[in-house]
Amino acid sequence: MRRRPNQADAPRTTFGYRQIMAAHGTSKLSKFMSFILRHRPDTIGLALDQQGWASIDELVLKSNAAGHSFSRDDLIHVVNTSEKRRFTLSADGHRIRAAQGHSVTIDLGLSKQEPPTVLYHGTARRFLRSILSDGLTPQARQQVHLSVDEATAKIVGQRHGDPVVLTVDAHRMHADGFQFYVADNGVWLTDHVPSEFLGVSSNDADSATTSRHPKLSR
Ligand code: HQG
Repeated sequence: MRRRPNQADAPRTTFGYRQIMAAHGTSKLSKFMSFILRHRPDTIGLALDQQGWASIDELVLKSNAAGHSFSRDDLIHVVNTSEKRRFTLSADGHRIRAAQGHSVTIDLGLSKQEPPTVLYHGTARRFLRSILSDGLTPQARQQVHLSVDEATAKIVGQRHGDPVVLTVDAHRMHADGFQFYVADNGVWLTDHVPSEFLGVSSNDADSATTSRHPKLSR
């Protein structure tokens, strides 16, 4: 059974977004858009299509009707200034979707890709024991998220607490038939990473942990 969507994505206010954007930049509106487009479009009566797309006009209209006041220009500003390129616009400019991170069931329609030799996953140290037992699983999202570089993975891990970066032997996984996808924003996605393909980055290796899990010493 899926866990409830990550409430951290949910905005805590219903103030007009123009005031919010003036005070806090675009992050509140970006969080609201992530919440709607990844997790709970139903909260404003919006339906995503099978590949996660929503009409921009409908998103703005229904958000405004639900008390979240922002314009199409505000939305486009968020898309264009998102460092992580969280949102993708359709070629005709009429639709928008979250590039990754969904908990709602959709199919991004990405094609399989050969991954780099090593990918990285940032997590919190307190999750290590469970991860070493079950591997990386998608939790509330549709897929496991992996980064191409260690620095990005560390930032991802910091969202959860004391960060630790895991290495993923993507080359061996791919050779063994596991499938990899790359989202529109460069985040790598896969369904599950069994623990035999995981290691702890040498910068993060904790002697107590690695000694209990010899395969992580490498
Ligand atoms: C952990 C952000 C226990 C996993 C980021 C992670 C990313 C396990 C947490 C995107 C586990 C899930 C996704 C297991 C995995 N036992 N814990 N077996 N398997 N976990 O937020 O990857 O800023 O759903 O290590 O940048 O942290 O929102 O996934 O710590 O790209 O655009 O369970 O979200 O993007 O947490 O982050 P999340 P994530 P945005």
